[in-house]
Amino acid sequence: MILTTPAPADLDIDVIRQQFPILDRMVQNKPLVYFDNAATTQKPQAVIDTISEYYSKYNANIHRGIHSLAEEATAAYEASRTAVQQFIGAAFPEDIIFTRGTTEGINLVAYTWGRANIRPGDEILISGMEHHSNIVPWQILCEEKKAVLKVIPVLDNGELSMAQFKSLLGPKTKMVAIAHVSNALGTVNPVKHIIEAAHRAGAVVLIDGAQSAVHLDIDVQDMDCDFFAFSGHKLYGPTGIGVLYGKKNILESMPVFHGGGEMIREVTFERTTYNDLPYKFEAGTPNIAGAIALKTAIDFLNNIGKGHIRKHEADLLEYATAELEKIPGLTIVGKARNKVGVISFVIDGFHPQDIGVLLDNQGIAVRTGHHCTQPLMRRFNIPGTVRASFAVYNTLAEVDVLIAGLWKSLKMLS
Ligand code: C6P
Repeated sequence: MILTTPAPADLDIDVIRQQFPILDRMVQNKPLVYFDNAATTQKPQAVIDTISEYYSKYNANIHRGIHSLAEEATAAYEASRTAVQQFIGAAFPEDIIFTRGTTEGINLVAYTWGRANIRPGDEILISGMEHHSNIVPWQILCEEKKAVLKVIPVLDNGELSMAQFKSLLGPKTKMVAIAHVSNALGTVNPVKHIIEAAHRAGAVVLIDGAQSAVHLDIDVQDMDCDFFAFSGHKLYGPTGIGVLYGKKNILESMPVFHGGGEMIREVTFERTTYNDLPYKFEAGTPNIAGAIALKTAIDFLNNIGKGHIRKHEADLLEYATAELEKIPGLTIVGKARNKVGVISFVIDGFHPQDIGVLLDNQGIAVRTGHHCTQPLMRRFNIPGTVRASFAVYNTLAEVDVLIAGLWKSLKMLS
């Protein structure tokens, strides 16, 4: 586990909650209890204000104009790139490509690095707990290149079989693409170990950081991953903005992705030459407000400290796990030794969706279903789970509301 920030003694959750206006609202005439943070987190006022300020004070296109507004917008956009660089410990700002989110980052790598490097018979290794975003782009690539997709199995406790990983890794493995943290199980995968072994075998490694960037301290240079993708909206930032980190020499060697404005150096009808990193991969007008507000979200996280957040969420996870296990017929799916604040569960005789609807009637937001991990659900022989996922603003009292809500729902369904 990558966790370096010391845990706090005095995290004032009330003060943190006051920064999130949505937490004051009522849902179905009940105070909102928001436990769907792995899908997307709520946004602090500072992030909302940053977006509004951009549009009300310095809305302009970036990297194009010489007028004052364009310069202000460009400076704020590039300041965000530097903030992201520091946030994940990247060596250069050019290693940071702004994308729409994790999904686009993984697709970018599959379409550009993949098409340039994968040959018939090559193998791409993923795991059995991947989100569809880290399965389908590789399947498309394998189909096109006649390459082979291999899958590291998931053990009953929700951890990866590291023994199987070692035996699946071989000279044909060209790419290993693994979730840092499972969105459906909460499992924290031993990515440093995986990356080391994959590099020894000569493979390139992409880490899907969609669920880890908000919880764990990320240092891409220490981790030594070749690519790291994450989404702003899962770390208190806006939707529609994300990041693909890549090692500079690899990004430089890759063919371009989208063609259009900004990514070119010179265009003639005969031939086009391309811009330097990172602009080479940022065609068209980007989500400027989103990128700028991502810096505000990073500032928010840094001000509290991820170690503090992690400690608080671990307390919520421990308490919720103990209380849920008191419910007859309830099974927690995913009991890895190293987990973040995500609990998936099923209850004998009840469909997850029915439970989700009854919880919503009580103002409690959880996610139900397959969580975009259908192969994982098949592995556990279940149609889906109920998933509660925690953020820094959640409280032990809200866990009590969830538990009481579950008891009530089960009574109504029986
Ligand atoms: N998981 C969830 O409820 P985007 O949609 O591009 O921001 O993130 C995709 C993605 C990729 N990998 C992992 C591990 C993820 O968890 C997600 C998004 C959400 O679990 C929405 S399906």
